[in-house]
Amino acid sequence: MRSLPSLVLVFVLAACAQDSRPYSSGPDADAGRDLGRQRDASLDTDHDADLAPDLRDTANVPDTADAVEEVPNPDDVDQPPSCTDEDQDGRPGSGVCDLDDPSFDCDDTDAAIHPGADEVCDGRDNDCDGEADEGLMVNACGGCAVLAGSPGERCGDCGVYTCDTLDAVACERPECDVHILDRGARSWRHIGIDRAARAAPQGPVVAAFNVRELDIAYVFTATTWHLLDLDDQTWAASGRVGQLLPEVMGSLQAAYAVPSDHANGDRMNSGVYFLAGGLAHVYQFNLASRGFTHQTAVSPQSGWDNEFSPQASQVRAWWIDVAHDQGWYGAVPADHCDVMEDAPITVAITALAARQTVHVYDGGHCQAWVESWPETAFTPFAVSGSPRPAAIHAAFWHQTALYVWTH
Ligand SMILES: [Ca+2]
Ligand SMILES: [Ca+2]
Ligand SMILES: [Ca+2]
Ligand SMILES: [Ca+2]
Repeated sequence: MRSLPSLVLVFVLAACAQDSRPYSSGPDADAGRDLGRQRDASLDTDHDADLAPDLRDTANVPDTADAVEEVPNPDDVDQPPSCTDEDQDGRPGSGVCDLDDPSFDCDDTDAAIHPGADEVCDGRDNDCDGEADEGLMVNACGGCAVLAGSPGERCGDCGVYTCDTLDAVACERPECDVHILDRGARSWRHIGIDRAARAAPQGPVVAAFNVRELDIAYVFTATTWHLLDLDDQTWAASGRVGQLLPEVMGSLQAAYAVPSDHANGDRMNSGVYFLAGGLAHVYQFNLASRGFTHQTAVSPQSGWDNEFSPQASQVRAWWIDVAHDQGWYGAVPADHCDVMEDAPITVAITALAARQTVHVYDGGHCQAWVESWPETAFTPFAVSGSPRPAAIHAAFWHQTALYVWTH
């Protein structure tokens, strides 16, 4: 009877004979049967199908896990490096490359980028030296052109520069919601009135009117009113629309105030006109007590039915200019009613309607709408820095300036 060690030896010899058969691709799972080499099942594979039971079966991949000295494959010898030139610019840069080779192509998909190429200002590393636009970049947006401003720098009255593209900055005015066009000015001013103040509006402004005699304005959101001191541009008081003007609560579209010397003879009250829900509401505003008295609500009819009139339900902002010192209107009252041929408009009401149109009402002679244009053709909105007309939702003309709110 054979001894146990002899049986083991026979088994091992049989296994060795088995392992000398041609290898197929795939992992060599015969751990311990590799002709005297150590267990290396994870690496000892015959991927290159060269039938050699070596430990470095995949060209160019060092077999570091084996403790025994490596026997090179026949096809490992003189194997060409697998670093290729995909973009055909003469510099290899794809596959297994020597990254320290000075000719290494750092972008092998773009033939314009390689060692020795000219660095140009494009935010990329054209010459493969590891730096983009070195020696060319001059602005804080990451571009090469000299800019008018730097990001974070203030611009206009309440704006701040932000990067638009690498070589452009945009003046954004996140704090600006009041836009002012002074008489004769060549550009609009933009101001932000402290939104953190306790009496400041917290939502979009939907209507506003000024009281010329008191140098104040009432500014409305959909649910709140806010008293603005126009002298120092601070918020002075606020409250709920429903408490002050219950008749227009919930449907406020636009408002304007007629100064006391035009509204009546006593000069104690001014007249305030609201459009709310397509109705015209008339209030008396007492200059001394600052109290509102609702007088009437009517559906606009007279003078609202010609080719120049807006639909009352579509008006979203309007203002009155009792001095007509804007001089922006070309309408001649004599063309619209029975007055002297050269009579000018003396009281002008300007309305912006929902369909991006501007309408002018002659409140002095004709009591009718006498002109209308597309908003973009209206002179104030062609002045530099104009807010987008379609974004305007409240306006008033105070002293010598047009104020508008946008959202
Ligand atoms: Ca290349
Ligand atoms: Ca290249
Ligand atoms: Ca570079
Ligand atoms: Ca570059």
